[in-house]
Amino acid sequence: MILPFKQYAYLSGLLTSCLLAQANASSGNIRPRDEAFEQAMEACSDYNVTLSLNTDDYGAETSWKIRNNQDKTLYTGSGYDNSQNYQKLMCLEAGQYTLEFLDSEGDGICCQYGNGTYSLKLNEQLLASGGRFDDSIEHHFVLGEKSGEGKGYYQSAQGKSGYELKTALHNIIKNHQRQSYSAVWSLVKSADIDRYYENDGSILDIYSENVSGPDSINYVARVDQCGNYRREGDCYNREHSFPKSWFGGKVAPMNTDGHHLFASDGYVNAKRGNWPFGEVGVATYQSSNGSKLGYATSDLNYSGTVFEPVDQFKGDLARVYFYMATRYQHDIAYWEGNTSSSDAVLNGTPDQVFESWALEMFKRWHLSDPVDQKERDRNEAVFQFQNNRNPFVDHPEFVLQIWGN
Ligand SMILES: [Ca+2]
Ligand SMILES: [Ca+2]
Ligand SMILES: [Ca+2]
Ligand SMILES: [Ca+2]
Repeated sequence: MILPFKQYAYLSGLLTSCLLAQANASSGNIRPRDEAFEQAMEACSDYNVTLSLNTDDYGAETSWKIRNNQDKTLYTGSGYDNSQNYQKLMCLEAGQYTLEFLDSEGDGICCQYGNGTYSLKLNEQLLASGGRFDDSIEHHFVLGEKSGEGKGYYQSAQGKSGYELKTALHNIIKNHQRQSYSAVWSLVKSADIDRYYENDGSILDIYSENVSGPDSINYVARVDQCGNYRREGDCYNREHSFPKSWFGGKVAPMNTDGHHLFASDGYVNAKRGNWPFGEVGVATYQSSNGSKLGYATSDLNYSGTVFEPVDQFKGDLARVYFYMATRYQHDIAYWEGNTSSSDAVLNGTPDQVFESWALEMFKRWHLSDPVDQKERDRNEAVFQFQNNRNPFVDHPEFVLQIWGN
């Protein structure tokens, strides 16, 4: 349905009220918007999303599709000429989508036989881009309002503070839809994708993502799932950032609660084991992105081995722990005695939940690494997955309202 330069068509009455193919000159200049394009833009009352594609020397090998989160294909394209530029305007309603690019020869569209590229934009906002892949690559994107917020999700917590607020939040988030452990693979395959650093559709692994430069390790979603590993970079698995041994092993629903499960390098995950998160004095092990294992720094008011994530993910993990303290407030008091590490972090109460050193550290991490788009997107993805939210991502102010200054 995408047409090359000088052939464009205004199509209506198909999937949506606005569906338009428009091409741009092979120089790369997008042709001026004409009347039909403007009409299509206006006819779309939802989100106008534009796909731009520059094909490589084998355009016929390339195809793509956009699916919604029910796996229904809404738009698709194929049958391209070589080394041409195409543009397609699409009209999408608010929701979660996947853009998939495929190459029948398995060599992507860049950079062996021509320099093919693609990008997907909402106005000027880049939703996805790429060109280098093998058989296929997926990009996930969200359009529109965050579905959980703004619809009274936190209404029953209004006006409360302290542990009363915590209990109100507990009642809001306590009945989440329990998922299978295998479903967690699907969650991380869509929720833990790098749309923020390289923005290349690879797995965003908190233990190997170099937040200030290129990654030495790049995992392809699903393809590089563990599996066995012997060293960092072999495969990724599902890290319980709140160790499962702390709540007694494979116990539902904690074991599959997507808010604390992240894609992570299998080897580094094993190094982390069930050690408390903390701040390391002298590292005995360091992962490729600078995550450290070692004895706690003396400033921490804790003595023992700890695992320290990089600064960029400290707030994310702190807010996961505040979530766990709230979602499981009636159970978590009993987990203190399960392992020496859980004893080190938990204080055996349903309200404060954490030992003071850990609480102080998590509050510090929470403040120094504030909520960003990555975390908001992940909260939304987990909400879609299991139908409850992390209140501390939506309302960072709740942390100090509950646990004080
Ligand atoms: Ca990356
Ligand atoms: Ca990087
Ligand atoms: Ca962060
Ligand atoms: Ca304790």
